[in-house]
Parts: sequence; C-alpha cells; structure tokens
Amino acid sequence: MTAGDDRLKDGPILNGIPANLPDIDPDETQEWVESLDALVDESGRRRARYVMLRLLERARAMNVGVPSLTTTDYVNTIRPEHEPWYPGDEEIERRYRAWIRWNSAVQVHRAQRPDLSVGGHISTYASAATLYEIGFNHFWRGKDHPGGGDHIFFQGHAAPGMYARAFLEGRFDEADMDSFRQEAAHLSGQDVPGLPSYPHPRLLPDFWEFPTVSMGLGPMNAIHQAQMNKYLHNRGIKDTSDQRVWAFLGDGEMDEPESRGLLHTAAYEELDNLTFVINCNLQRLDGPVRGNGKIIQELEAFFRGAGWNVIKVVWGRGWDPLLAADHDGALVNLMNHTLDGDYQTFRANDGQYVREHFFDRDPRTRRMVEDWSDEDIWWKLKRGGHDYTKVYAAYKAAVEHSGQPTVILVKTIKGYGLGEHFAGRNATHQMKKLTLDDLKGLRDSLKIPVSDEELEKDPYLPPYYNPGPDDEAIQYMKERREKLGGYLPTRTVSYPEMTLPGEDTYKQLRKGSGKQEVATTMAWVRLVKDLMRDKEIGHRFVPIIPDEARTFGMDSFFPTKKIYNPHGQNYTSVDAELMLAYRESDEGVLLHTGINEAGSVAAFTAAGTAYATHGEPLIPLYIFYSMFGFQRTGDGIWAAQDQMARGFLLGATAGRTTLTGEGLQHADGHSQLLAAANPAVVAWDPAFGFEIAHIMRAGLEQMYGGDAPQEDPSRNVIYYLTMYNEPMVQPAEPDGIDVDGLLKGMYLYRSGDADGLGETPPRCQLLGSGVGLPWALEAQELLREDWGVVADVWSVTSWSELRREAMRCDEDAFLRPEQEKRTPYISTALQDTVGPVIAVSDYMKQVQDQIRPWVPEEFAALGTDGFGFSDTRAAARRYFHVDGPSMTVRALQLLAARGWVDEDMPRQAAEKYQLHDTQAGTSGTAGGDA
Ligand SMILES: Cc1ncc(C[n+]2csc(CCOP(=O)(O)OP(=O)(O)O)c2C)c(N)n1
Ligand SMILES: [Mg+2]
Repeated sequence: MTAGDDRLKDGPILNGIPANLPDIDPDETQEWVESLDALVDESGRRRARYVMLRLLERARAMNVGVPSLTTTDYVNTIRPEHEPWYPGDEEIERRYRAWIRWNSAVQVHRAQRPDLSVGGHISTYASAATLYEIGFNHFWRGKDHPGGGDHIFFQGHAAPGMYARAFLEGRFDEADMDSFRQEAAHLSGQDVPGLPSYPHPRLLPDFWEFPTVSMGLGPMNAIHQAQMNKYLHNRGIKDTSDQRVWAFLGDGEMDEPESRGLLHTAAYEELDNLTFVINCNLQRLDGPVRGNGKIIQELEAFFRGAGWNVIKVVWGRGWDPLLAADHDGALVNLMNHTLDGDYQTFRANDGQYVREHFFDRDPRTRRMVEDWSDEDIWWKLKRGGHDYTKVYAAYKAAVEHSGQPTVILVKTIKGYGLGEHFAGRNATHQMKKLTLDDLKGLRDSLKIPVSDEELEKDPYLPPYYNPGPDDEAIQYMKERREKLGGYLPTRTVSYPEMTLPGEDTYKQLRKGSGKQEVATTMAWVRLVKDLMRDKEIGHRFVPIIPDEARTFGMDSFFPTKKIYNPHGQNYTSVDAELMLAYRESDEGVLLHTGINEAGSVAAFTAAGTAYATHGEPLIPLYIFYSMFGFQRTGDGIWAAQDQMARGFLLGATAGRTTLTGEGLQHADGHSQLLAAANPAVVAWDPAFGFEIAHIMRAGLEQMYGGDAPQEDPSRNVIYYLTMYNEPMVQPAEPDGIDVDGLLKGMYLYRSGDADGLGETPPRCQLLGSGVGLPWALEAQELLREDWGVVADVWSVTSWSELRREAMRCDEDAFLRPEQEKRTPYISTALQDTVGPVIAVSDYMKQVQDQIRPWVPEEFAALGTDGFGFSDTRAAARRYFHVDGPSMTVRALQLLAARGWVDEDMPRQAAEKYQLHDTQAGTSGTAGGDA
C-alpha cells in the first residue's frame, strides 16, 4: 500500500470531506478513535451511534465544517412529545372526511356506469384524504383572506376528492358530480359544468387554478409560483408575505426529471413560502415506486442534499408506544431494513401476515406485540398519512420553518379503506369501480347511512351522501373555510384597469433603422426598452432569460432594470467596471433563470397568470433560442395555456439557415409549426421592426386592452414571435401600410413594377415571411431585371393565423350552411391578383403549406426541410433552395407551365444562377452572433 492509500484509509473520509487534510496531532486522534472503540465494546453499537449523532449535531451547532446527514432513521421527524395540540374537533372532522371519501369514490364508480364508462382514479384520493383535509380545515387561506390566500397545487388525479368536498359545501349538486369526465356538453355551451377529469383551469375557470396533470410540471410550476410571490413582494408590487404555495405530488411522479430538476432554485432563493407534500403510498400505477428500496429515504436524502427542510411522517400514533419501548433499537432496525415492496405486501394482507413477516423477524419485536391480537396489529398500526395529528404536526412545523422550502414526505396506503381489491394493490389503476361487497365494506367503515337495499338496487349507482347545509358537521366544515378566507380551490380574475402605451412608444420601430444594419431581435429589444419606460404599465413587463441575455442584446437592461436576486449582489461583479456590468438586486426586474428553459417556462407561467392568481397583471417576455422553446418545453407551454397564461414568447436566433455556425441542434426550421399546434398560441414570423411594433401592440391590446371582460377567453393567448439574428437595414414602415392585413397574417408589401415591360407582362405573386421576405424581394428584382416578369411581394406575418381564419370560414360553411358564406381572408387577398403563388420562409415547407387549400392560384412552397447545419447563410439558403435565385427559377417554372414565359426560360435561369452550386448563393449577410 502506498503512503497515499494509507492516508485515504485513515483519513476523515466522510461524504465529501476532503481526504487529504493533514493529521497535525496523530496521538490525539488515536485517543478519540480508541474512545469510540471502547464505547462500542462497552455500550454497544446503538449507543455509539447515538453518541456519534450527538457529536455531529454539536459540531454543526458550533459551525465545525462537517457534512450533515442526508438520511435519518425510518421514523417520524417530529417526536410525539413535540407534537402540538390539535385545534380542531376531531370527531366532527372525521365524520365529514368519511363523507368526502365516500362521495369521491362513488363519483368515480358512477362514471363507470354502463353506456358511459369514462372511469377515473379512485385510489389516489383515498390515500390522500387526510393530507387534504388537514390543509382545508386548518391551514389553507382562501381568496378572501386579507393576505390574499394560498396557492394550492392539488395532485391532478386526486380531483374527485376536491369535487366531493365542494359537493358537501354546496358548490356542486348531484348532477354536477355525475357530469365528471363528460365535458362536451359544457364546451358546446350547455348549462352543465362537465367536471374535468383533472385540474384544468381552462375547462373549469372558476374552480381550478393550477393544472398539475402532466407529471413533473406541477413541482416546477409550484417552485416558480413561490418565487413569483416573493418577486412581487420584493419589487413592491404586492404584499405577498402571508401567501404560501403548497404542492401535492405523488411519489411516482418524483421519478420525472422535472420533479427534482428545480429543487436547487427553491433552495437557493430560500423559498420558505413553499411546501411540497409528497404522498408516499409507495406505488405508481403499475407497481411499487421502489420495491427494492425506500422511496421516503431516497427522497429525504435528495431533498436534504438540495438544501430543503425535510419532515417525514412515516408512522401513525399507534406505533408511538412501541417506539418508546424500543430501547435497543430492534424495531427501528426492522423499520430501516424492510423494503418498500414488502411494506406494500403487508398492507395487502392482514394482521397475522404482518406479525409473521415483520415483528417475528426479531425476538425483541415479536415480544412487543405478543399480547396484541392480529386485529390490533392491523388496525392500530397505521401509516402516518392516515393519522391527522401527525399530519397536522408536520404542516405546522412546515409553515413555521423559515429560510428554506419544506418537503413533507408522508407514508400512506393507495386505495386506503376501499377494500381488499384496492388497498395497496398494484392494479388499482385498472380498477375503477367497486364490487358490491367493496361498497358495503366502504359504507360500513365510513359509517355512511345507506342501506344494503339501496346499494343492491343498482350497484352501478350507489347514492352520494350529503346531509345538507343544516347538518352540524357541514356547518362546522363551512365555518372552517369561512374563517380561513373562503372555499378552495377557487380561481378569480379581477385586476386594475390598464392604460396601454400609445402611438409614441412604437414610433421608433416604425421609422426603421436608417442606414444601420440591425437584426429583428435588436429592433424588438429596442421596443421593449420603450415599453418598460411606460409610466402606466412599464413596471409590469417581466423579461425572462435563460442565460444568453448578452446574445440577444439584453445586457443593455442590466444597469437600469437589474437581475432579480432575493439576496441582492453580495460580491463584486468581475465586469463591475463596465457599463453593462452584471447587476443583481432584490428589486431587480429581469428573471434570469440560468441555463434552464423548463424553469423559464414555469416562471413565464407564474408571471403570465399573475393577473388571476394575484390580481396584478405581469407581462412576461420570455426570450430564448427558438429551437429550445416549443420543442424542448412544449408541454410546459401547453400547461401554461391550460392555466390561461398571457404573455409573449420570443423565439430568437430563429430560422434554419440564419443562425450561422451552431448547426443541427440549433438550427430551427419548425418551431412555427410546433407553436401553431397550440390552440392558444398566436404565432408570428415578422420580417421587419415595424411589423414587430404592430404585433406587440396588438398582443397587448388583445390581452389587456379593449372592452372585452377581464376574464374573456379571447384574452388568454400567448404571442409567439420568431426573431432573427441577421443584421439588415430595417426599412421604415411603408406609407399607407395595410395594418389590418398585417395583423390578419399577410399584406402587400411591394407591388411589382410593370413599367417598361410591355402591355401585359407575365406576373406572379411572391409570399415571404421573416428573414425570407428579403429573398422574395431579391427574386422580385431578378424576375424583372433578368426575365421581364412582374412579381408582387407579400409579407406574411403569420401563416398559422391565415390558416386558422380560413378554417373558421370552412367550419361555418360546414355547420351553418344557412348563413352567408364567408370567404377566407387569404383567398380574398389573392383573389384579384395575377399569376401563380410562390411562398417561402426559413422554415420547412409545411409552414407555408398551411395556407395552400385556400390559395386560388397554383401554389409552390419553398422551405428548409431537413436537418440544419453550419455554413454561411448564403450557402445554406442555396442548399435548401430558398434564396432569391431559387425563388426566381421556381416562379419561372410555374409561368412556363402555363405558357406565360418561354418554356426554356427556367433552365436558362437555373444555369445562369448556378442553382445546384451551394457556393454560388448570395442571399444574406455573413456571420451574426449566437
Ligand atoms: C408526464 C405524465 N406521464 C404519465 C402520466 C399518467 N399517470 C397518471 S397518474 C400516474 C401514476 C402516478 O403515481 P404517483 O405519482 O405515485 O401518484 P399516486 O396516484 O400514487 O398518488 C401516471 C403514470 C401523467 N399524468 N403524466
Ligand atoms: Mg404513488
């Protein structure tokens, strides 16, 4: 063994402590080691372990740099003697908790009635009822609370439990309950709520606030909701000091990378207004979450390592006396060493099985329960999540903890109380309805006053139970909510009137850039600067940037707007001398999320819904590499739209040929298509700064201007603008521009010049969007100068909006044939034009093809289908055949086919422009930042 190995062997090698610390007093060290050896010999390992833990605790208290433990024993974090007095009426609460549990199970069961069979999750709420009820009765403040109320992210598929509670509160009737998972009638305007299967604010906008359905998004959104609450407070926009965020999550859900991926953000920002409650029923849908391990222990280590406060609620009070009598640690040892897979099997069996396979494994634990009956073992030894005093203690400790976010890890049983077919079984997902025996058993255990005959009458339709508003328990339940500030969940929309910026703000962009070459991204940044200066609403704009602010020219915001950091800036920035130095401040405006698109979307969602969650509109402007937007985080944007977020997404460095040098995984030629797939996203591909000005203005108007009611669904949109990094002179807005057309998706930018080309020269229509518009203008020039053809150039600002409008016209014609037929705008606009239509953009052809069915003339799309790559812009555009000469040749082919030009002309043109030579391309400027 080398000297180095020796040092490693003997050194202090506890987790992460450097192993190469010199031992400056080996004799002293030896004495300490020998003392420990003696302690183990004389008092046993358990005692030695205890002393070591005490020493660690002491060392931490004295700021000796030793690592903290990441896991503790498999027992409750809060000791029984530290549990607080329970403030509620336990008996009454138990009574109506049973009714809620009954009604939620019955709701899902009834949804399985013949001819309907829409199903639902039955077991999840059953495992979590106590977790929710403690919150509803004692912690969560409603919207009428003077502090503004808490934000609760309910676990998506526990929704039936929330409906069942609202039913007892009188917010829903039986018909409403039976409309679970049948939303079509409601969507088509009939007067039934059509309760959605999961929390969808978009489908039940007065009820649900946070869509937690796609697993992993809830945790991220909750973290950024908590951040947003502090942000509003720190910026002096709203006092949110009395508002907490609670997120209810599944243990299976914690396997999603997104679920754990932002824990550092919550810890770094010390979000002590945030509580995660993870329902550890040890199961997901198909099987155990960690059959061979222990999910609670794993999550404890993970969260603690990430800097969270961790509270474990593993055992119910029945275990307390056993643990108190566990002098030599035999019981804790068994608890520590039993695998989750086995714990699950225990609950699917009976008391005798638990005795044999758990307690009998050690003579000392066997003795602990030898006087107990099997029934006692079964009924008294509950898991912590089914013991309201334990849950209450944990919640109280969580809300009293400061300086860190808290996670509560609660052990429960999936399908708790639902009978032998459900509790702790792997197959709970497939099982949506209860057998008659299950129903009777559930009725008995929950003490529901429903007779056997009533259940037998129609086993598909067991009755709901609601004793009505005069019942003592219902009154207690409603009083609790009244004291805490009203019913939850509830979503409201009410915010101060907004005066939007006028003409002047947009003037600069409409003037163009003179001789200066600037990219559309820079033009947009310029506009944002002016928007943020607006006296009325300037403070409501929230730029969100994942790292590359400098790439997009937004470092110019650093000195005045500063980057939000709740801790301020406690260091001297390396670039402090520079004008555009990195500046952090607790009053900063910019949300800088790090290299973190998923978190940026979560921040965007929290900001973009503040008009509802806080009654304070914020207008998020989230700018990112367009490739990493809809493609990478499309699910988050979909959820943002479920939550009805309003704001602007800016896909910068857009286009498959425009971002030079970065290559295949950066070169975006399809985000316009992905964006168009989201029904509430309005996707734009502007060519010039003045178009951006009109689009941004229209977006603000749609979201916050005009006369529509504040909650009008038409306001709940996200504008997506693709922007480029290709410097070019931004032209001034043409006189008499057709703004109406621009905002519908297309307008005539420059008509062709027929002067000197004879009486009726051949003519065609060139359509281009974004960075492709200059290629169309180049083709216009070439067609005229080289081939005597007149081309009109149209700037398409939104292919997808043209399509949507046309589809609406078709839909009307289909379903309302009695009404006067409307012609789509795209057809009307091209109706009186002459010649075939050639459409181009820096996106794949499918983007342009969106309008094809409604183009009255022959139509050809040129686009950038295929993987992107690195080269000069000109070479890339020639490779994809989207450049000016390519358009020219394509136009000539269509004209030759109809005999309007000589049939050899396209060949001549291809030869002249060396169409197949990528080195012959000239469309576009060189370089550009990325
Ligand atoms: C991203 C995503 N993948 C899959 C699903 C489907 N799904 C719904 S519930 C569920 C199991 C959840 O298990 P767990 O998180 O442990 O919750 P429990 O029901 O056990 O409380 C799954 C996979 C989903 N909703 N979202
Ligand atoms: Mg689970």
